[in-house]
Amino acid sequence: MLNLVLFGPPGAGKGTQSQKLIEKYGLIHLSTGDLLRGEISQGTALGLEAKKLMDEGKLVPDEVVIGMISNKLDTNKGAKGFIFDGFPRTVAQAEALDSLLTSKGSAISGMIALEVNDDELEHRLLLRGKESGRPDDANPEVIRKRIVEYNNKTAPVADFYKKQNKFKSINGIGSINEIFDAITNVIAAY
Ligand code: B4P
Repeated sequence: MLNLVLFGPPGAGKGTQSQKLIEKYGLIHLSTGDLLRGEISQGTALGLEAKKLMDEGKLVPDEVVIGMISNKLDTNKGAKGFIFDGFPRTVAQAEALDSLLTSKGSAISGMIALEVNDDELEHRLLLRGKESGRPDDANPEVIRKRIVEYNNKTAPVADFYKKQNKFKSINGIGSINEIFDAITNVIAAY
C-alpha cells in the first residue's frame, strides 16, 4: 500500500501535484482543505465553524480534521493507498494518523515536502485568489498569517517523519511536470 504525505506551506503545490499523483498511482486523494470547503459549501455546523478560522488564516481544531480523515479511511477500505494533502498539519494530527493507520495494519510510506520561498507562495496564492475568489487567498495579510501558522504549528511535523526516516524534501519551484518527475523519483525508491 502506498500512503504518501504531501507536505509544504500554503501554495506550495500540494493540491496541484496530488491531482497528477492520483492519476498515475490510482490513490485516493484526502485533502483536508477540500473536505473543509465541502462542509462550508453544504452549510454544515462544522463548515460554519471552519469558515471563520480559515478566513482568518488559522488552523481548524485537530479533533475536527482527525475525525474527517478517520471517516474517509473507513469509507475507502479497499483503496490501493492514499495521498494525504494538507494533513497532518500539527504533530498531534501526525500522531493520530499513525494510530489510525496502525489500527488498520498500515503505515505512512513517506512524506515528500515541497520547498517554496515565501515571496513565491504569496504570488501564487494571490493569483489563485483573483482567479477563484477563494477568500483565504484574496488578502495578503491572511496569506502571511497562514505562513506564520505553518511555520509555528506545521513545520515541526517534518521532524516527526525525519525521526522515522520517512522524510524527503524537493524543490517546489519549477514547472508542474518537473516537480512531478522529482516526486515520482522519490516514490520509485520506496
Ligand atoms: P488547503 O486547502 O490545504 O490550502 P493550501 O495549503 O493553501 O493549498 P495547496 O498548497 O494545496 O495549494 P496549491 O499549492 O495546490 O488549506 C486551506 C485552509 O484549510 C488552511 O489555511 C486551514 O485553515 C484549513 N485546514 C486545511 N487542512 C487543515 C488541517 N489538517 N488542520 C487544520 N486546518 C486545516 O496551489 C496554490 C497555487 O499555486 C495554485 O493556484 C496553483 O495553480 C499554483 N501552483 C502550483 N504549482 C505551481 C508551480 N509549480 N508553479 C507555479 N504555480 C504553481
